[in-house]
Amino acid sequence: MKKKVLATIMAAAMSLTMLVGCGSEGGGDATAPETDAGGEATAEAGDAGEAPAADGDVITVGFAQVGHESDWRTASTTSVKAALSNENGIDLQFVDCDNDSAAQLEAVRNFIEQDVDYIVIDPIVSTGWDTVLTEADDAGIPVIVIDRTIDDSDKYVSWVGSEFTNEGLAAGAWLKAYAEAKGIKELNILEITGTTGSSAEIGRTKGFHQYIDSEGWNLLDSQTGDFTQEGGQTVMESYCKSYAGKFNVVICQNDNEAFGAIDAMKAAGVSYGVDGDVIVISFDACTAGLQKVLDKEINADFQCNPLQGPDCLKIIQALQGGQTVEKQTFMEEPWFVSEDILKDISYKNNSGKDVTEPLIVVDAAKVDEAY
Ligand code: GYE
Repeated sequence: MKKKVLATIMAAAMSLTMLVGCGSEGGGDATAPETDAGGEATAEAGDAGEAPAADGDVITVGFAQVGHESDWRTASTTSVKAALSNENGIDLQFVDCDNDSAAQLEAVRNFIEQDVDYIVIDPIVSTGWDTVLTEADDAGIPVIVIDRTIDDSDKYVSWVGSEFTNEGLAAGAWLKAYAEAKGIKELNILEITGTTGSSAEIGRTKGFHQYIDSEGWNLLDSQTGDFTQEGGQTVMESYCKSYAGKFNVVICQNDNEAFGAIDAMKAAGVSYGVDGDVIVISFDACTAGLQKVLDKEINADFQCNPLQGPDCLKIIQALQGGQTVEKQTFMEEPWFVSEDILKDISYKNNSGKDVTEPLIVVDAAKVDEAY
């Protein structure tokens, strides 16, 4: 890690700078975080020496969030804001990038210009990062990545998130076992994917398509719903017209898309869910999603845990203490179902390991515990 200079003037300027390019929101107020007069140089996190703000000053963190496209995203933002709080000694600059990759790069560059102590990124797409991460590295600002991955640069100190390919594999393993248990011989599938080029979309697609290929299922169509309810509804409305009477599975890559798809099926008179003609599969397992599993409208929901704020805080605290941190931390994620007919699923996961994982039948308590 390199030396990092934290000057009073910079800190004051940072707090007063208005971020441009995408919606921004100061994590705290518009006053300068307290710093020592003279703004002494501090050692960068990871060094044996003094870390940024190790003398009790406020730690400044810039967080470039994807946007506000889903319930999952709202839970993620809430979790990060709660953990990276004033009470925990952090002045958080929060930027909602509204699903715009160019705006996200600009937000990160603004953080570098402001010389924040740490940058947290939830990358909208997985590529296009090496230049800006090199700039952050050159400025000596540690970057922490949460949720989605960055696949074309390793210039970040730590990532915490989910194994998206395993989520897709688990969905495939469940559908295979479920169809066998129900005696369904032919699967005609419509897919609504997430934001194209996001690692969540790439991984879930990769995992589920392994089953489409190996089982010879019929994939009728695959289009993006951009992880939004509106997107899911629009795609499903067109599917209901183009594939009327021809499909018996719809897989949505997040809960909000599933809500939109369900509304479209209702409007088109298509029966779905446990008692209907069309099996509905979703990812995220947010509160409203699990409620739909409980109501038997979604057959299976594969959790992706958005509560990464506490891990992010731990990483920052470890770096502050000069400790080394794990390059990767995976969230634990259960799989939820509507019916009590399968106890578990077995599959070879993305690390090539044979695993057997339980299926949890949703009850009211599970809905209450969700985010
Ligand atoms: O599944 C979706 C959100 O990146 C894992 O983004 C996240 C995804 C999540 O919009 O709801």
